[in-house]
Amino acid sequence: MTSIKDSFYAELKSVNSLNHLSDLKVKYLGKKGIITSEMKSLSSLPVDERPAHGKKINDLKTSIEAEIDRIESELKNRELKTQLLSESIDVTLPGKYTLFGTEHPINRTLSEIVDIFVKMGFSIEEGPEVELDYYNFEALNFPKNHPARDMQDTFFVSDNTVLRTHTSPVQVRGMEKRNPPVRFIAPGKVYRCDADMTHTPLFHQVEGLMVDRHITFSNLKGILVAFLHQMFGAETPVRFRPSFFPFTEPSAEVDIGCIFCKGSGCRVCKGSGWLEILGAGMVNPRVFEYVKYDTEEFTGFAFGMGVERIAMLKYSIDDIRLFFENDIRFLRQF
Ligand code: 2NM
Repeated sequence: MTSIKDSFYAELKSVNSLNHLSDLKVKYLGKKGIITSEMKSLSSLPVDERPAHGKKINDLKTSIEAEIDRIESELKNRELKTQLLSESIDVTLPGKYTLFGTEHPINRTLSEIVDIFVKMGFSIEEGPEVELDYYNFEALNFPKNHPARDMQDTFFVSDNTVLRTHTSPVQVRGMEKRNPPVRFIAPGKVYRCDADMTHTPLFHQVEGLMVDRHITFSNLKGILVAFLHQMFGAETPVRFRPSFFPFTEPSAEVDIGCIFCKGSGCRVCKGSGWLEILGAGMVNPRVFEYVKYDTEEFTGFAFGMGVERIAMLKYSIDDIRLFFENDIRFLRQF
């Protein structure tokens, strides 16, 4: 009897899992277990020895059962602790937060420009980016040999189809669709075969057009000065210089006083004190002839600007390519 007890305790010491413990329980207390067979062997003892021996076996059985229960709850406890530890969370860790996108600086600048003209009564006109030579050049009075019609400057899709090099073809299509008076702007993507610090093959333009009876260069100046004062501040100086475009006559280049040096001359304005911002002019009657507007009755002005250039000046960015690299560290600053 003592030897059963000793070997049980010896074996119990090496138990380190619930599975192992259950094996031990079967070995001692199971149907064919050591204690059970001891009980059965009672009948082979002389009758007078049976009660005393039976009591010993019973006592041993009770203490083995108690010991197994104790170890079982100890093991279960340990298992629970390990599980809780592995599932615990550090509530003091910073949360996982969502990164919010921001509007692209080009779209932001584009919307700002568009909003100013919409407030002045201009509607918005859109057109195809893959455009016929007719709308991109011909109807805008570009002569057949004009350098802009060269493969060097223009992406050709086929002989008579190009990626539009400006949004002016939208103005032509807009005029074909309706009779004067008209007043609309054409914002959108344009394409030119060019790439450096200040040029990308894709960029954005906003062009505008106003046609009515008695439209003069004064109307053009009024609208553009009002626009530039809203865009760059009411105190910004504006000047018009004579220029040339095939689709306008007379034509002008429009400058604002340098917003960086306030006109005293700096690196950005190349010492001149002025920044070129817009091209504009009175619509050439030849363009009106293409869209069958009566050139005796109607006159109009048109203008165009590069959105990237304006965004570069507004946000002091010296390399246009930054707008197209999709570097989140750049884009999140706006
Ligand atoms: C510019 C400068 C001057 C312009 C002209 C026309 C149209 F279709 F009416 F003839 N649209 N846009 C124009 C005039 C564009 O961009 C620098």
